[in-house]
Amino acid sequence: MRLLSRRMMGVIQITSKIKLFVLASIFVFTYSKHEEYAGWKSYYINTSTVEQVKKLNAIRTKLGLDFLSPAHVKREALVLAKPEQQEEFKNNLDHLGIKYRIHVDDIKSALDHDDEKKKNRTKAIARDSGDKMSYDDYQHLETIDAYMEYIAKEYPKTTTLVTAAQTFEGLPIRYMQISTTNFKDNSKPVIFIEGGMHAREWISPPTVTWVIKKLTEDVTEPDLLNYFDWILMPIANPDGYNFTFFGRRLWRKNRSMNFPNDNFCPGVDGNRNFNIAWNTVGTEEDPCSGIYAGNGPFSEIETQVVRNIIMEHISRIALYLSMHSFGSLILHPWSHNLTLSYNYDNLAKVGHAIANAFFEHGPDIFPPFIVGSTSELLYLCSGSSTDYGHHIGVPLAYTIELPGIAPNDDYTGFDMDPQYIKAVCESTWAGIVVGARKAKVLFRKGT
Ligand code: 0X9
Ligand code: ZN
Repeated sequence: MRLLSRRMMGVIQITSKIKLFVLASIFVFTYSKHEEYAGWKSYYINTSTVEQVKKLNAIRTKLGLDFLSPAHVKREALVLAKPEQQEEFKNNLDHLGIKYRIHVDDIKSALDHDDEKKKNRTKAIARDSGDKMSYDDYQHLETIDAYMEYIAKEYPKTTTLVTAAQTFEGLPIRYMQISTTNFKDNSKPVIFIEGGMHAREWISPPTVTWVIKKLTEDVTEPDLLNYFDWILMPIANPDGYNFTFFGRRLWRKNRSMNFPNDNFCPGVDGNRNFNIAWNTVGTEEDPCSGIYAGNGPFSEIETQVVRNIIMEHISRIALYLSMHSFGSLILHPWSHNLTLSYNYDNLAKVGHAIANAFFEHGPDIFPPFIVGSTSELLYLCSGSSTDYGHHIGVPLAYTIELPGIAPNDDYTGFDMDPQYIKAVCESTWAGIVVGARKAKVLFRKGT
């Protein structure tokens, strides 16, 4: 009895905490109007040689710049610069003979403009019954939560909604398990797909909720539903994700604080916090940086949850996808150094097959996907989730940088026009289908 009431108290406390948080968030959203981005600019950077990519990455570290999309010889990088960084940044680029051009001249105005457009669209809010998920607009945290609850209720035989932990701000970290054998058949391979680790990458979570739909409401590949057990986590970083809707649009990290070490700068980059060559390359020691690796490996609840899922099913995870944006890239291990993975050939083969399916099923205006390991793409970073997964034994692990930018600049970045959300989800599912079928063959062979 006492236990029950204590639990109830806990629930009530958490609920009021969430309410308070949502109210505070709405207040910030209504009154902030992106003031913090006044004078910020973003630049396309044209790195056409390996040397230039390396030099640009060095400037990134030197000036502490925020890369919206990574540098690559075959694709322009997109870099965000605060007013105080702009002169030095341009001087450095000029000095090195690297070409650049303005992408957005005033980030604040661009975000304000986006908000105006948003007002004219129907919001993607789940109906009270939660029986429909809209892909006409980006999905709020509460919409995704309501959808997963609805699916768990409607499809109890195959789905389970798991609340794994609570975040720093008290939000639940949740994922769905989908299985025709209730996760009890240990001979079945597992596919794990996680999204939303980087808060501002809004196209990521809908691609994961779409997979949930394709395995419950709209099953067109029953073989995949039957053959695999699925773990689907649309939002690995709920605090950060919510903050990008109601606080700062371009926030990347989670929202944890480690007072007093953090200099009042909250947030750790989840994709630098895994225990794989932790904090050795492509990270920052400064808590105020967007790529701050945290206090230590797995210091964050979000990365602990992902780690625990991988560990729990390590013997049977055949495929792990970490959904990010943007750049139309399929990145496979290793990211933390330039050596080749023990499973390089399969990683490359399956990566290319996924990329082809993405491309075939996507609209023509999406650029083709580029596939490669870090050594090919020159984008080193330690502590990433897919490197960690691969390191402890997941044979096929990929970071997918979803589309977000087209060569003709019509739609760009994290605020890709919502009319393309559905197309990204559909083409991503097509890629996942191909990846899963390849993973099935390899898993059977034990490679
Ligand atoms: O930097 C990251 O964490 C990922 N890119 S993002 O633009 N979404 O932030 C890529 C991580 C995987 N990476 C490498 N191959 N280095
Ligand atoms: Zn990302």
